[in-house]
Amino acid sequence: MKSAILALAGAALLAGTAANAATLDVVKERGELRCGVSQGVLGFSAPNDKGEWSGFDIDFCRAVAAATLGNPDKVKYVPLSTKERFTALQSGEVDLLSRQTTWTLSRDTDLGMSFVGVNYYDGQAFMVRNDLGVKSVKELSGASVCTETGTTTEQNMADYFSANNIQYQVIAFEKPDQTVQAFNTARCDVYSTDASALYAQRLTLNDPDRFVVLPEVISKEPLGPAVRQGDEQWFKVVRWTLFAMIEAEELGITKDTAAKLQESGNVGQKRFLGIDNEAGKALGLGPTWAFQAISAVGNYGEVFEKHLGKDSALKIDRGLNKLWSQGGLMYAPPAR
Ligand SMILES: N[C@@H](CCC(=O)N[C@@H](CS)C(=O)NCC(=O)O)C(=O)O
Repeated sequence: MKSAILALAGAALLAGTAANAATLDVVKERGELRCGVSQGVLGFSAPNDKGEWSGFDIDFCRAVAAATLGNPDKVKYVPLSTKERFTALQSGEVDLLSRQTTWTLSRDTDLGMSFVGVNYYDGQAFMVRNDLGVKSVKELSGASVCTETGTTTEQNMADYFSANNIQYQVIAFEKPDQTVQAFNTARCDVYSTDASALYAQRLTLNDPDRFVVLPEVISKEPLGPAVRQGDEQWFKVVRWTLFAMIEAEELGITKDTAAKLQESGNVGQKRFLGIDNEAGKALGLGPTWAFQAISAVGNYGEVFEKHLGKDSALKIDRGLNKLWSQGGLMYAPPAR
């Protein structure tokens, strides 16, 4: 009996640690979301001219903080390298990973984490100096390739180059600025990573016009936020925050119109914004959780264009990341 009680007490203690407790309760109690982001990739997560974290992945952290805490500023950003990112989530150091991370089978099953969805459909590409005169990845025989360690990038190259009988040498770094530095100083002929990150990194190179991204895309890189496995409620909160951003775009609700549409919107818009709608309760949130998220950061399309698309320095085309109704893959189940 005594040992049973002790065992129970032990279990309760364990359950009380950050890694095991209900994350939503922990976040609410702490009054702050801990969000794992990359260490500095323009457009995704990088300090802006005021020294504040800014970007596509940052706005997702802000949306979750707004939905759960009613305040997008209540976020502590934890910059993580490609190598550190999974342990930081497993150990409870962060509540959420919002960091250009590719959803793969082994990561979704083997690492104690669950991907909530895809917020950027990407693929791996290659960048070279113009003066190399290379027009295709197939011409890269004997090349040295800079990339980051612990990434899908390394795995894809091994497959692709061996299938195409291309000899190559990888030089892998832990920090994006080390990779940029190595490429800048011609320590390697090629820089390979997700196409989106290549467009971002190209702008940080000395004289970006000296570099070109080759046409081949050799992999699928569905990037998305991830949470610790085994906390269904938190998983759903984060997943539905992503869906809410996509759904808001489809419903024509923007950062600036959200408040007005709560009063003057159509039935679907009002319901989404929490009017006469108790659906947020089952998530453990208030009725206006989606309104809070959208009025803080904007809908998916706004966030994309602001940080990565036409309103940004990167000017990435939305491509596959358009809404399904516009020929893309972004699709959210009905928020009702
Ligand atoms: N999507 C790939 C690559 C992700 C990745 O981290 N790529 C580099 C490309 S620059 C990066 O974002 N580094 C930022 C950092 O290490 O802080 C993966 O999940 O393995």
